Amino acid sequence: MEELLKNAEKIKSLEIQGAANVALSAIQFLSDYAYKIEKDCQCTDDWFNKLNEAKEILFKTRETEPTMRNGLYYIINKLKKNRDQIECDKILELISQYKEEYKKMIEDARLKIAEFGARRIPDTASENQFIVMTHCHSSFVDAILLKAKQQGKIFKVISTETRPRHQGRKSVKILHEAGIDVIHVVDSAMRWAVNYYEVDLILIGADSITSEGTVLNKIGSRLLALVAHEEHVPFYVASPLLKYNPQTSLGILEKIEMRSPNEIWENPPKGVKILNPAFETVSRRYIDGLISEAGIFASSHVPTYFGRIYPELMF
Ligand code: RUB
Repeated sequence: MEELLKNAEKIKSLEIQGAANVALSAIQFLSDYAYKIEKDCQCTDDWFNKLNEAKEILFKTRETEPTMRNGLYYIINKLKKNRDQIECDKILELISQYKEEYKKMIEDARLKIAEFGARRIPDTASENQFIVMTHCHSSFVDAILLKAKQQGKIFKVISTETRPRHQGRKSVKILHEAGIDVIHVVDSAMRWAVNYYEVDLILIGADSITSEGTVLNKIGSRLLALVAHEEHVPFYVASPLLKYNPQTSLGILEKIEMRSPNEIWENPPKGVKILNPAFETVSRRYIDGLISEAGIFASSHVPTYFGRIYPELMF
């Protein structure tokens, strides 16, 4: 348990950041924990209770992360469903197998998203260089931009700082190392930058997608969407369908994680209230398209495609 708590802290503290990385790590941590539960109680109710307890600890690390929740449910629900047929000494192998299956779903989605998304960046640079803007750090946005670079496309990227934890610096480092020209701006310059550089395309990632096609992503995402709307710049979300929260179709609202005020100001004057929401919603009316493993379409189609491609994750 001690190791699981330490691992959970890596997610909570943002040492592990971004929805996909959080999900991949969480399923690994659950599997590592399962290997540590006493062997003699394998397959018993007690064993399953311990696994559930670990799942709850991981869920609580980041509240707005359905990709993680879907992954942990994928493993545990499959085990429960097949419980009667499982040979107890094979249960750990099964956990590893289900974990690898979920990991493959994410990685396969990444390849397709990169391919579809890169097509939105033109082959040849016109007189005015093609400019893409992004906010925060998304591994799926990275995948698209790295693919386009690999294809020899010429473009520049504007990346926002992303206060208070500066995830934009991670985007800058990854893209810069790949030889892509990057311009870094403070968050409050996002409108100015879109206008000044005549941005051609805005790409963000997602943490959660609701049944109505609303996307939740890093705080500041809706501001950027509103700027895109004002300046008539195409605004796309790069996200696997695995970010869908199926419970939102039952009326359950996705929670927005509130982080520690210390991330913003360690020693503020006494009595000053500081709020630190990690994410915000972007309504579907501001999203031109969602770039997913099933293709590019309106974000309101996500529930249909999710049910078709991942039926085992519906409830
Ligand atoms: C990260 C963030 C990312 C999404 C998508 O927030 O908002 O845009 O998680 O990431 P935080 P990915 O830094 O608080 O985790 O595309 O890698 O799944």
